[in-house]
Amino acid sequence: MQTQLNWDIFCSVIDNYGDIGVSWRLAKILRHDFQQNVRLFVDDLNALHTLVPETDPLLNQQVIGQIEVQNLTPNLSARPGDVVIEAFGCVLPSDFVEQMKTSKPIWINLEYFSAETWVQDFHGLPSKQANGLDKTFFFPSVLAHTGGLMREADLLQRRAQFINSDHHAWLSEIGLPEPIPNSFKISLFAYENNALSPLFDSWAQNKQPTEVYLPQGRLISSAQAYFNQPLKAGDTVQQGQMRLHILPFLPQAQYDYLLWLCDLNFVRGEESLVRAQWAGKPFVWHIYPTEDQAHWTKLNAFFEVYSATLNPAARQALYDFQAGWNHQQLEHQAWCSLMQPWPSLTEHAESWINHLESLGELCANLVKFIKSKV
Ligand code: TRH
Repeated sequence: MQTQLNWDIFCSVIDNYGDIGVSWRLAKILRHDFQQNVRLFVDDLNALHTLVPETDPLLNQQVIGQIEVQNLTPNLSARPGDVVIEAFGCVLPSDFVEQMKTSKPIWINLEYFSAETWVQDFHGLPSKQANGLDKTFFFPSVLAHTGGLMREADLLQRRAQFINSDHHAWLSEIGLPEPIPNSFKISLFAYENNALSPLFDSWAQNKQPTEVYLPQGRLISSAQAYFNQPLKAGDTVQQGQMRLHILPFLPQAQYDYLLWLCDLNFVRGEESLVRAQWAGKPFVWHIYPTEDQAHWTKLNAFFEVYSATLNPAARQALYDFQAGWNHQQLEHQAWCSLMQPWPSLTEHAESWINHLESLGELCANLVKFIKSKV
C-alpha cells in the first residue's frame, strides 16, 4: 500500500501468550512488510517482555523495532489513529472510544482463529456499535473467504535457509547439544497434560534416538511428575532412547527455529498453531480448553479442513492421536499408528503451505480491506 496510515492495536492479556503473541506479530508485519505507522497498546508489558526481551516492563512508552509500545491503562489518553484494531474483542478505554466518535477511524475486531464454517459468513461484516460507529470482524482462518493466516514476507525464505544449513550457531546460542545423528526431533508446547507420561514411555522405546525439546512453561509439571525430579532450563534427562532437553522460554523470533528444527511439533492455543502450519512439519494441537467444551467443535472443524486431502490411514492416525492428546489419554498404539503413515503426514504438512498461500496472507488481506475503505 502506498498510503502510510496510523494504526492502533489494542491488546488485553487475559491469560498465557496468545493475545500478545498475535498482537505483536500483527504490529511487526504491518510495520516492516507494509511500512505502516503502528502503535501497540498492551496492558501487560511483562507478557510482551517474555516474547520480546527488548521490552522494558517499567516504561510506559517505548519504541521497539520501530513500533511504538504503550502501557494500556483504563485512563489512557491518546488520539485515535486512522485504523483501530482491538485484538479478540478487548475493551477499549472509554475516553479513546469517545474520541473515535469524532475522528471516525476504521475499527476492526481481530477475532480468534477458527475453521468453523460460520466465520465465512461473519468475516468482513460491519456491526453497528452503540456509539454509531461500525466495527468490522476480521477472522484468521484456513477457510476461503476469511482473513487467512499471518506470515512475514520473508518467512518461507528464512525457513528454507535454516533447514538447509547446519544449526550449530543457534543450538549453541541457546545452550543445546548437537542432536544425535539421525534422531527424531520433537518440540513440546502444550498445557499440563496427563498423556505426557505414556508418550514419554513410547519415545523411550523408539528404535530411533529421540530428542525432545521442552521450553519452560506449563507442561513442565507433567515432565517433572514423570521423572520425579524438579526440572529447569538447561537440564537434560534421559529415559531409554529419549533425551529430554528443558529450554528457556524462547523469544518469539526464535521459536520458529525450534519448529523448523523438529520433525514433529506439539503446539497449543492459537499463535503457535499458526506458526506450526507455516513450518510445514506435522504437528499436534493442544487446543485451549473452554468450560463449555466448545473447543472440541473448533478442534474438529480445523481437523476436517486440514486433513481433507490426507489418505484415510494417515487421517485416522492423526485424528486418534490428536484426540487422545486433548483428552489427555494416550496408549502406546496411538503413537505407533501415527508413525506408520509418517511419509504421508510430512508430505501433507509441506503441501499445506500451498493451501495457506492460496488464502492470501492476513495482513495483506487486512491492508487491502482498509485500502478499500479510505
Ligand atoms: O499461550 P497460549 O496458550 O495462548 C492461548 C491462546 O491464544 C488462546 O486462543 C487464548 O484464548 C488463551 O491463550 C488465553 O498459546 P499460543 O496462542 O500459541 O501463544 C503462545 C505464543 O508464545 C506464541 O506467539 C508462540 C510464543 N512462544 C515463544 O515465543 N517462545 C516459546 O518458547 C514458546 C514455546 C512459544
